Amino acid sequence: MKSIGILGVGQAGGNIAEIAGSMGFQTALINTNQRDGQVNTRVERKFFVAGFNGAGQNRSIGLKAVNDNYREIIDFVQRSFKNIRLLLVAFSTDGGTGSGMSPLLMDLLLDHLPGVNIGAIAIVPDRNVLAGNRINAAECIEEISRIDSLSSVFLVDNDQMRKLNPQSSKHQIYLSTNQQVMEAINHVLQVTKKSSFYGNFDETDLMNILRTRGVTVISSTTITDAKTTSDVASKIQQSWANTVFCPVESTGVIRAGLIYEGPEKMTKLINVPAVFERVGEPLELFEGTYISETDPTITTILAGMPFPSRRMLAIEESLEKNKERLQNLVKKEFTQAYASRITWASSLKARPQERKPGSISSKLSKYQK
Ligand SMILES: Nc1nc2c(ncn2[C@@H]2O[C@H](COP(=O)(O)OP(=O)(O)OP(=O)(O)O)[C@@H](O)[C@H]2O)c(=O)[nH]1
Ligand SMILES: [Mg+2]
Repeated sequence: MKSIGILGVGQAGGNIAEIAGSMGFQTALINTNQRDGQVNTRVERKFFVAGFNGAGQNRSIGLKAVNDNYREIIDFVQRSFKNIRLLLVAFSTDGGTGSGMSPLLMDLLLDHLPGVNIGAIAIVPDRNVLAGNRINAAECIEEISRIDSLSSVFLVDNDQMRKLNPQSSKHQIYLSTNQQVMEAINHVLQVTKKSSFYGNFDETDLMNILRTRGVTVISSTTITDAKTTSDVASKIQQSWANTVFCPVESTGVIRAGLIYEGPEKMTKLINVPAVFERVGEPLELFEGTYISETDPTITTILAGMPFPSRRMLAIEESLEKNKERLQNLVKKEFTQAYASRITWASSLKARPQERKPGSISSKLSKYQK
C-alpha cells in the first residue's frame, strides 16, 4: 500500500487523481459538478457537493461549497484514505471549484487528519489564459502560501510542457503534464522500497523532505556523458529548469534528496557542494545510491523553497499593464446602453385600423346618387 494519497478537487484535480489511481495510489475526488467527475473512472471514491452545478470559474462559489458542507467533506476524506502519511490535494489554481475550495479545505484537513501531513499539487496556468483565470491563480497561490503547517506545495506549470511541445493540443499538454507529475512523485516513492548496500533513501527520509513547508520540486536527469563533477552539477542544475514544475528561481532550499541510480563508476563524479552552489546548501540532505547497469540517473528533490516570484510576475504583469482597460470593462458592464438614431421611425410601424362607429343613415346617404 502506498503511503501517499491523492485527493483531486475540481476537474484538473480529478484528472490528476485519475492517473494516480492507475499507478496504484489511494485516490478520491471532490467536485461541484457531477458530470466532470464521472469521467474519472479510475478514482476510487467521489464526493459531489449537493446543490451545485460547477463553479463557473468563480472562486467564491468553490469557497461556499466548503463553507456549507465542511462536515460531510471532512468525513468523506477521513473515510477515503487508510494508513497514509501524506495526503496531496491536487487542483488547478485558475478555475472556480478547485481553486476556491482547496485552500480552506487543506487548512481544515490539517486539524482533522491527525498524523497525516497535508500538501498540495497546485496547477499554475499557461500564458494563454485570460484575466479572470490570472486573478484566480494569484489569489489562490497567495492563500496557499499562508497556510501554517502545510507540507510540500508542488507547483505544476502548464507552460513547461507547452514550451517543449508548442504544436500540441491543450488536451495533450494537460495529459502529459499530469502524467509527469505523478511519475515524478511515484518514482521517489518507489525508490524508498529498494534496498542498497551503499546508502538507502527510505520512506522516513522522503517524508522528512516532503513535510517541509514551502515549494517542492522533483527532477531527474541522466548523466551518461558527464566526465567531471562540474558536468554532473550543471546537468542537475539544468534539470531544475526543465521539469513539469515551475522552474527553480532562487536560493533557499531547506531539505533535499539526492538519489543516484546507475553504474558504480559514475558515483565519484557527484560532488554535493558543486550541485548546490546555485541554490545554496540545504539544512539537511538525504541521499540514496542504487547501483545497477541502467543509464546513470540522478533524481533530486528540493523542498522548502519560496514561491517563485518571477513566474508569478508573468501571471500578474499583464493585469498590471491592462489595469485601466480592465477596470473600464467592469464599469461598462453596469452602465452600458445603446441609443438608436431612428426612434422617430417607430411611428411608421403598421397599427391596426381604428373602426369608427357610424350611423346606418349616414352610410345610406353617402351612396345616394
Ligand atoms: N495540468 C492540467 N491542467 C488542467 C487540466 N484541466 C484543466 N487544467 C487547468 O485548469 C484550468 C481550469 O480549471 P478546472 O480544473 O477545469 O476548474 P474547476 O476546478 O473544475 O472549476 P470550475 O470548472 O470553474 O467549476 C485550466 O485553465 C487549466 O489551466 C488537466 O487535466 N491538467
Ligand atoms: Mg470544472
